[in-house]
Amino acid sequence: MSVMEWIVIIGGISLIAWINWYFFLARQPVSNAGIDGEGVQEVAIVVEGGYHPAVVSVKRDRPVRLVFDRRERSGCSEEVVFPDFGVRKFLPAFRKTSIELTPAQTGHFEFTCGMSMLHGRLIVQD
Ligand SMILES: [Cu+2]
Repeated sequence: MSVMEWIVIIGGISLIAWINWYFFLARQPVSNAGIDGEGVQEVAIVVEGGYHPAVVSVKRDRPVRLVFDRRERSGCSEEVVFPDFGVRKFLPAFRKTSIELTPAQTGHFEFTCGMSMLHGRLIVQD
């Protein structure tokens, strides 16, 4: 193979490695919920091209308040869905919208936009 072909192959492999790192590791900081005066676990999630943070860790059997702060008009993010909790909520642009739920089971629960393009995860622990 020519030097040029090697460069293309090595460049391609590096790019794939970087994409994997970026999407699966770097973009998934876990945020632990803070607890307010009433014992509600509250987390603020910025909605802008995705969910930030996308992974939220909470405790089981305690009320959770997720405050979605939507900072864009993109139609993609106008709804958020928690299929395991039967929740589907409209998020007005440039507003904060709270979703309250009390997880009764431990596990990982996905949440998505209405079209299932944006993804986040609620981790419920004991
Ligand atoms: Cu979408």
